[in-house]
Amino acid sequence: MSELILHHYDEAPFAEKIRLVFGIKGLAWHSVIVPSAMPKPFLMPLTGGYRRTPVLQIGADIYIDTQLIAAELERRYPQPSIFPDGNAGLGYALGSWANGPYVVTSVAIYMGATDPFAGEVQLPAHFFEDRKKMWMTQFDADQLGPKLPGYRTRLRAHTEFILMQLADGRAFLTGDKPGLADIHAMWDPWFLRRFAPEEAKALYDPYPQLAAWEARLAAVGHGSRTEMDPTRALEIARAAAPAPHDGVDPTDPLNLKAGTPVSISPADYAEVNVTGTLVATTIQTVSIHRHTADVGDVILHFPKIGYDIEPV
Ligand SMILES: N[C@@H](CCC(=O)N[C@@H](CS)C(=O)NCC(=O)O)C(=O)O
Repeated sequence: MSELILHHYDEAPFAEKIRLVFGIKGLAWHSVIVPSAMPKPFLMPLTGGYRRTPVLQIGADIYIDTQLIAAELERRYPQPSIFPDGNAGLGYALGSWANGPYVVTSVAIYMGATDPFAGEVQLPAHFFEDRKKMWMTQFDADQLGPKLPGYRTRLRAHTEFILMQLADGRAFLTGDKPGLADIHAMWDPWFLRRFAPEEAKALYDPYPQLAAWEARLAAVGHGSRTEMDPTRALEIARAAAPAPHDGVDPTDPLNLKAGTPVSISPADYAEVNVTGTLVATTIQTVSIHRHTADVGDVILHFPKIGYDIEPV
């Protein structure tokens, strides 16, 4: 079973990152829609409690976080590359900017904005409460008012990085083809235009070249998408065996042996401890085995950057 199954929802900007990777690579994939807020009863058996979006499933292998999902897709389907200028290290490193200070700034503006939900997005009634809890480690959503000018001025500074890249008239941030750098940078305008349109208008209207770049990126599309029922995804996991792996890197400074029970948790927001048995590490990744009646044996793969790994 090597079908690509993306657990996501249409309104999720992090999922849009991966949908665009599918688009660049022209891949066929299955779409399993998860709720945009907890509870997520069909996702939890696969992820052991990790609730964020998106998650990529390939058989009984579960890939967590867009950084790792993008890298895994690049490994399996190298052409067309998401690094059209050849700068893979820089493209991945940009993720620490995009998924860190840049994204936190935009989400704070959305949570503090006078017009959240003014766009056309469909969200459940408890969405805001759910997100308040989820972002608690980064800001107190009830106290954002006086801080908004600071967030807005910082977002303009982040946005100027995109304008600097486009200043010579190129089509995409690293040249004439789209890549991961564009995907990292697109998150915030994509999100704010949908979730806080008045904020987006105030910030982005002076820059038509930004809107033109967003339109070129959107035209890349999402590859070929087919809907799948969530129960089918669980069946696929149950029927599949996890892919072979190379075990624990003996030089890994983690200094943990295969078979050690470990807990892995996002280090930034939406903290949760996912527990399992350590089976493999690479320089970039850590993989744990879990077994439940719902899905049988699965291996969960996490990136090391942005996640805490502890023996339990
Ligand atoms: N670092 C993670 C962040 C993912 C993330 O925060 N996604 C948002 C949606 S765009 C989320 O999980 N929101 C809560 C949810 O979907 O339950 C990644 O790159 O995958």
